[in-house]
Amino acid sequence: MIVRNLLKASQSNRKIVSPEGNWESTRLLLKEDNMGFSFHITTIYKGADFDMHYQNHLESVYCIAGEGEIETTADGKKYAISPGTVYALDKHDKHTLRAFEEMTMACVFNPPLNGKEVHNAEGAYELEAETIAE
Ligand code: 9YT
Repeated sequence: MIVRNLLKASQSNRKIVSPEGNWESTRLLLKEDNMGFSFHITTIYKGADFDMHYQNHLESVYCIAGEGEIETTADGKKYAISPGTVYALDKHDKHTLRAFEEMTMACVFNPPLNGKEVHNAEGAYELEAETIAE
């Protein structure tokens, strides 16, 4: 059994802050937990507007709080995000995420993240990355 606490984890090296200043994320479950996915609670800062393209991962995101939108790059479609919205990047969809106010999101990645990933130049996470050292 694995039991963790978001507040405690956010005060540890499980919290990653984006170098570009768009988000911060507390990575509650990682590859080393052997669940087959990773699970994160992510804050997207108000006014964030940035591109991502998870070429190596499938991601599902559930909005807990805040308002924003996601635009799929291939067709320019925009989808509103508000509490209760879930989106799944089932086709590794390239996308733009915009936060009209601060958003709190629960994110799941398959395969799981190692721990220290930040976006590369294409807005993807590499498959290999440093793990967190407890
Ligand atoms: C919504 C979103 O940014 N998902 C990506 C996960 C988060 N940035 C993280 O933990 O890296």
